[in-house]
Amino acid sequence: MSVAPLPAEGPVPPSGTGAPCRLSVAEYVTFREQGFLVVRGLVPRYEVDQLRAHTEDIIHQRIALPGVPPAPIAARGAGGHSAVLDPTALGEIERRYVRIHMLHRTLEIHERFLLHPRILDVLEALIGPDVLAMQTMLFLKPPGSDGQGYHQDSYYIPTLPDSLCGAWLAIDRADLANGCMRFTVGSQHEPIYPDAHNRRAHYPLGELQDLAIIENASDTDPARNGLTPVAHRYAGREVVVEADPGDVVFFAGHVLHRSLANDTRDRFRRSFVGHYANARSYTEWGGGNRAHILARGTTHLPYAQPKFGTSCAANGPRPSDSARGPALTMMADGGVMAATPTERSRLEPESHER
Ligand SMILES: O=C(O)CCC(=O)C(=O)O
Repeated sequence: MSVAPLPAEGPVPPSGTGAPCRLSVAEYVTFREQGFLVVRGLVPRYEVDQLRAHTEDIIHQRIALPGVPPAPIAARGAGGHSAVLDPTALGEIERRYVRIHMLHRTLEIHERFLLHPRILDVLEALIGPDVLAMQTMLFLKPPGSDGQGYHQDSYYIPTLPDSLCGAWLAIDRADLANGCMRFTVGSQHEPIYPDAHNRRAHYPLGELQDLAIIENASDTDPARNGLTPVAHRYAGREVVVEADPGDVVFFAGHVLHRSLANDTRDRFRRSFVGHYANARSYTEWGGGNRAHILARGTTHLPYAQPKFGTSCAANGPRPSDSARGPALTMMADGGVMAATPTERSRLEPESHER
């Protein structure tokens, strides 16, 4: 990975400044071969520290979260900057905050990390060049809290064609003890298995004649989780991914993954997760394409602006497709030729709205 050097501390450089981070061919191949790729130290520590301080504000209720009523006084902890709280407080926090969705629509810092230029640089190479930023999740995962059983993210966030990719940023050190991520290598080639009991998801069923309908994806009990038999086809190929603050794990929408419980008594396992797709993929999830931010490139589909004005493709100069080189037109004999500008105007859609 070619990562432009950044200062160890200091102000956050404006998005898009500095040299882009470039993946190597070997890293690209690793992503395809494994279904995931770990990019170490992608987000500088001083930025992760800002995110961690923000989670402390959430934990100690120094900021209110939309839709989350304040916890009882007893659960509010000491109010200091440590994430170490008494067990009652931890129980309350776990119940309320184990995973918080979509805060980029209400808090600037979440939008900033969703559109982090270094994360977008990598996504551009993996699923781009056009990248749609769709979802954020903040995991606090306090001591003693559960993990999440085998699941496939594309089932929950369908995109057509399916181009979903997650970017999981470690805020704390994540290891075996506090429930780091685990990926089943090889399973990225599996189809998406529909879940009979999850009515919120609406992944379109394909034409596979023997596609099993499973039950209880995400259940932490492997005996109940219907994806366990699929995972067992790749026995011995589950990779435990330990991560340090600033490491980012990129993972494909079909790869089976899970995390176990946080078995520590005093360590949170906080992480920030963004989900992205190629901006040419159609989605009805989360309000449809028009509700999600165009992070990089361009698209013929509708998209949203970032609410807090974080710099990205949606509010930057719009690249034209023709700037990317000549369009190729299929010829009758199966060959291809470059289209002339006149032919291009006939081939390209006139409107950016559907
Ligand atoms: O962070 C975790 O424990 C689970 C995250 C996850 O599975 C996901 O983002 O899809």
